[in-house]
Amino acid sequence: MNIIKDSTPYADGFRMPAEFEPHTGCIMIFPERADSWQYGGYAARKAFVQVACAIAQSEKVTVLASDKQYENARAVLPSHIRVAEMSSNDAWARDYAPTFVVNTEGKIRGIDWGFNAWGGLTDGLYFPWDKDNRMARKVCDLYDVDVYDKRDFILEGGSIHTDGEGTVMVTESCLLSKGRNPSLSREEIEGTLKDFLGAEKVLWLPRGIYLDETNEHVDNICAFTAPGEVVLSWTEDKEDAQYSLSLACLEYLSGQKDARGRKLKVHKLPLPKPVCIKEEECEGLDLCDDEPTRKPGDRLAASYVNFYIANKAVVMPGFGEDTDEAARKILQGLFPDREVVQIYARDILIGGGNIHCITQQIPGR
Ligand code: KQY
Repeated sequence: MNIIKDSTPYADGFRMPAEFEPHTGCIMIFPERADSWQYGGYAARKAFVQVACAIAQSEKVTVLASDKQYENARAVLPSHIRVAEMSSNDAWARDYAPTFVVNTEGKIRGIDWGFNAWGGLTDGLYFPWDKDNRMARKVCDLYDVDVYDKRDFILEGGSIHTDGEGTVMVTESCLLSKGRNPSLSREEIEGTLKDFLGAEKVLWLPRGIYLDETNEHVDNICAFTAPGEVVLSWTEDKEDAQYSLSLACLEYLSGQKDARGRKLKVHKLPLPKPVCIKEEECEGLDLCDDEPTRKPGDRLAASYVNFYIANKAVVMPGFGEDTDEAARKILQGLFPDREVVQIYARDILIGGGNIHCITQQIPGR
């Protein structure tokens, strides 16, 4: 593995493909952190196993596990899923596994962004984050792909989406947050995204999902479903705090074209009614930096948009709500060539994210 310090993917002819382009595999991390996952992560691990199995139907899944969890992971995951030992602080593969880029010959490289637990000492979610921050490079070594060193730029994989055709989508609330790259202007951030993702246009959604503790990652509110098409988390309830956030995104997107000059088609995906954490769930969470991780009744950032597009399936969350089936049908209509598989994901949501946040695709045929 070579570490590339003096060039960019754009200059070298590499681009980040869309998630709906072919994958050779998917990376996940086995959860165990007791202030993220209730009751030591027992139920979360079961949900992660279900997600891994659904994805592994059509691509090779590798689950990274600590020394402590390795034997358990190996025992509960089927043999066609690879388990490798790797240290981490938590289990958000989307955010700190590498972002992969490809060139026209199908060669793959990784990007090692800086990671500071979603805002560092300003408004980050835990300390330390050093093991997470070292993962991208280790994963590139494991897969024997060269890696761009971009640790001087703080970015999580969940804060970007791309159509693979020159358009990148982010949220202002996240990318311009004070805890990430406060010395960089919006134009400089946009320049870095274009240089490293091989893009020509950045779409800046104003906001994300209400109370999303990542400063509102784009992957929880909006995703590309096809070139020129996106799906947006939506509510018709004008009294709900999410309404103005989703409306601001819809108004923004309605006035935008993508890098190829296409007017965007926006599909609405209704949210579940507010999902709040229960007292017994809070009791199962250890303190985080001496503070309660969550308080009973706190609203969680539940959204059906937090799905993973595998080669032959779309793996989406369900919340045990009567809106689950309607959301599944909408997504099935948007992905007619893939089976939409819904997994009960409350135990992933309690950790602060969902299925997209715990997965990272490796592009290629
Ligand atoms: O990408 C994400 N949504 C991760 C959130 C991490 C929350 C830590 N408790």
